[in-house]
Amino acid sequence: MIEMPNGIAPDQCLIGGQWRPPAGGEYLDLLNPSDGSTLCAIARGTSADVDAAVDSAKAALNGDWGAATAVERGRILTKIGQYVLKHVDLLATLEAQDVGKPLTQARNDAIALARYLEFYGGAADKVHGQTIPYMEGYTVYTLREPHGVTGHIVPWNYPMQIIGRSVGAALAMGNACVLKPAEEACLTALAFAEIARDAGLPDGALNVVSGLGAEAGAALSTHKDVHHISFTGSVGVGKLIQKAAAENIVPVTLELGGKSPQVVFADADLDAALPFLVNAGIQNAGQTCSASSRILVQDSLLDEVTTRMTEAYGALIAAPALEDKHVGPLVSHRQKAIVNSFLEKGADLTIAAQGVISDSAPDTGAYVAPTLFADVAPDHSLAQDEIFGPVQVIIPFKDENESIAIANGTDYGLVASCWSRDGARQMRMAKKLRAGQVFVNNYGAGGGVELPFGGSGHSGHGREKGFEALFSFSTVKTVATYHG
Ligand code: TXE
Repeated sequence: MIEMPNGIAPDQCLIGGQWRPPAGGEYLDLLNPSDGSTLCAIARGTSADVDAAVDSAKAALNGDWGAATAVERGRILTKIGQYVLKHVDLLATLEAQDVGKPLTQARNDAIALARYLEFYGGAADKVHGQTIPYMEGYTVYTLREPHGVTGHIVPWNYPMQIIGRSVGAALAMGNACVLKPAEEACLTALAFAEIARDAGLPDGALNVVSGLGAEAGAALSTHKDVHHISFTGSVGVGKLIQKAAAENIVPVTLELGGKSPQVVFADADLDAALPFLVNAGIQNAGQTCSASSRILVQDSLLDEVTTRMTEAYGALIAAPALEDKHVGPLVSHRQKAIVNSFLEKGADLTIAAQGVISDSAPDTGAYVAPTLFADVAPDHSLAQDEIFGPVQVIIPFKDENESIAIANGTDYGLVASCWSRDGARQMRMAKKLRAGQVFVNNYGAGGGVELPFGGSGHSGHGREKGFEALFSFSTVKTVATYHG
C-alpha cells in the first residue's frame, strides 16, 4: 500500500493547484522492481493534460507567482525545503519501492532535495543585473528575467535530486514549471508537488503530468508555449528534445549520462581511493549519470587495485531495496535486459569479481550481481558505452599521456577524477580531462548541490546545480535609457 503526503491519490496530475484525473482517462501500472509487484496506477497523461498544465503555468506567471518578488520566491522555496525535511522518511520509502534504491540512498536523495531548495531559496534574491558604462547621456543596466514556462523531463534514476536541481533553480528565477516524471518511477515527483503545494507554492507555479515519454514527454518538449526545456535521460531521446527545441527556437539543457573515468596513478593514496573507486560504480546499482564505470590504473599499481577491488566486490550484496544493502534491483526488467546484454558482450573478458544476489531477492525482481571486469582494452564496448548497471571495468595505462588519451577517448565527457599525490600532475590532469566536473583525490557521483554540473559531447550541454543553473533558467534584458 502506497502512502502519499496528505493522502493524495498517485493516479492524478497536478494542474493549476488541483489534482485531477488524466484527460484521456487512461492509466499505467507502476511496478516495484524489488519483487515485480504492482505498486499503484499512475495517470497516463497526454497532450490535453500538457496543454492544460502549460496554460496553468502561463496563468501563474500572470498571477500571484509572476508578481512574487525574488525575496518571496526565496522564502517559499526555503519553506518547501523545510517541509521536504519533515517528509524524508516517507519520500525515502516511496523512492525505495518505486526505483528499487536501497533505503539509505533514497533517504540521502530526499535530504539532497531539501538542500537544493534551501540553496535556491537562499540564492533567489542574489542574482543581479549589471550597470554598463556606455555613451554620453545614457544609463544602461541589465535585468535577469525568467524564461517563462519551463519544461522538465526527468528520468527514473534520481527523481528527487533532478527535480531539486532543475525545478528548484527554475522557480528561484521566477519561471513556472511543467514537470514530466518518468513512467517507471514518479511517486516522489507527485509527492514533492503535493508537499510544495502544502508549503504555499502558488497554484500553477509547478504542474505535474505523468505519462509515457512518447506521449506526455513529446507533447511537452514540442509545445509552442514552453520557453526552456531541461532534459535528463538517454542520448537518443536527448537528440529528439534538441530537435524539438530547434523547431521552437528555445534553449535546452541536456544531461545525457557518461562513461566517467577515475584515473589512479602509482603515487595515489589507495586506502583513500578504494571506497570511491567502488562506490562510484555501484551507487544506485550503477544507474547514475555520473557513475564511474571506468577505473584507469597505472601499470605498477594494477595488481594491487585489482586485488583490492575484487575483495570489495566479494562483499557486495544485491537485495530488495527495503533491506537496505549495498545494491538494490535495477529499476525494471527492461533495464536488466540492457545490462545483461552488456554482460554478454563481455563474454571475452575476465570477470575479476562478482557480488552476490541475496537469497531474499525474489526471482520476479530485476536483480543483477555487481560485476567487475579486469584488464579491459579501452576500445571494448564495455569500456566505451554507458551500461547503466553495477558494472565496472579496470583499464591499465602506462603514463600520464596515455591516461588522458584513454580517459578522453569516449563519446562522453561528464565527470572524471585523478588520484595522485603529485600537485603539478593534479593541475595538468584537471585541465586536460574532458569532463564538466573533475575531482582530485575524491569522486562526487551526483553530489554537490553547490557545484555546477553538466557535460560535453554525448553527455549533453548546459549546466545545472550551483549558481550556474540560475543563469540557465533566466535570460538577460539590456535596458538603455537616453537622458541627455
Ligand atoms: O531513458 P529515456 P530510458 C540512459 C541510460 C539508460 C538509457 C535508457 O543509459 O540505460 O538511457 O533509459 C522521457 N519525448 N539514461 O529509456 O527514454 C521518459 O518518459 C520526450 C541516462 O529510461 O531517455 C523519461 O521521463 N520525453 C540518464 C525521460 O525521457 C521522452 C537517466 C528519460 O527516459 C521521450 C536515464 C520523447 N520522445 C537514462 N521518450 C542520465 N543522464 O542520468 C522518453 N522520454
